[in-house]
Amino acid sequence: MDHAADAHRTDLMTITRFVLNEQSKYPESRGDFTILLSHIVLGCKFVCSAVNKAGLAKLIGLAGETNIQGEEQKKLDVLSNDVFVKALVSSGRTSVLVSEEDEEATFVEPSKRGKYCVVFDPLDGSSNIDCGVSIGTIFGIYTLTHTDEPTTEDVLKPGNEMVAAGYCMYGSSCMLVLSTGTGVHGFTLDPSLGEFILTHPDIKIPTKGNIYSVNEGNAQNWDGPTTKYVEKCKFPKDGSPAKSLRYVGSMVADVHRTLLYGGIFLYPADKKSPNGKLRVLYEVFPMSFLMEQAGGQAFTGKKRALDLVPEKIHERSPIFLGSYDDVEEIKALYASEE
Ligand code: AFP
Repeated sequence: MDHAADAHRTDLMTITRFVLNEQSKYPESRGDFTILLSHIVLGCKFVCSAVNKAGLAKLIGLAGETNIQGEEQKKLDVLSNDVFVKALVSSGRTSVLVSEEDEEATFVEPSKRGKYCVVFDPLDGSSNIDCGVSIGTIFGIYTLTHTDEPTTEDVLKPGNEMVAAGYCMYGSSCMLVLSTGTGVHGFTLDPSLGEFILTHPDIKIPTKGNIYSVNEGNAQNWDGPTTKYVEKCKFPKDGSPAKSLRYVGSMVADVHRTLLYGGIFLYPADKKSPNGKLRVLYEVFPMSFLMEQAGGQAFTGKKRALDLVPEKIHERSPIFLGSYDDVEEIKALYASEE
């Protein structure tokens, strides 16, 4: 019997244990981050369970548009938002929340305030819900740097000031990928334990990949560098093999694949949407933070994505992120246009 392997299997590194270990490296830490994260984890478990039951709930819904309590069934994205907002407020560790679902920022009442600000998309890719394709939650965390009344200025900061970022993917398995600024780590939900277990320690993105990921239906409206880049992916002139195209249309799924297999994910500007589609605070920043922590890059077409300073909470930006060398190529194409 292989006792060493057995010991490994019984010594489970849960996400809470992992973050507590990290915390012990900072003697001044009072465990606030661990508490905040445990509330985010709770939200992710709830959404995972709701997403898994979505098909079933719809069938039940067919019998009547109301649930057992006689209430109208809430859409999954609205439900997910409610759960995350309540979990974050009740953590007692947050002051400002920005959600994709809410037009205005939420300011936590003084008695429940804490030192963190959380920006999040509770259920990204929600147009994929009805066909069972992977969707996810994306989040980024800032620290409040003052004791005055919190304002939206507290989250209108560059992404490089985030202290942590992550996403949870509700797919064939439920995976939470997290960075607190010391690498990227992936945890898979063990449904029988109800715990996220470290399964992908220290994820590093391959330096170059053979996949590009973009909505090519927008190609007629792209600018020169994006058009040239995608042309290069399909018809390389340097003898290298053509890249494969993979596009789910759910950012968490497309970025997760890019992180593990390498390659590039693009949501460029186009003539119809000069700022692209994706939102800076809760899509572009968290994913760029993770990419850089994994050894990749994230670029807006003009600058490093994490150096953007948003002026509005729901601001959008073009984004090119993924393997270091692949992003270098698109950067070179934009530089040659200047
Ligand atoms: P939905 O939440 O409306 O499905 O949008 C998903 C998303 O914000 C992001 O997850 C995708 O990467 C991107 O939009 C897909 O956009 P296109 O449908 O325009 O390709």
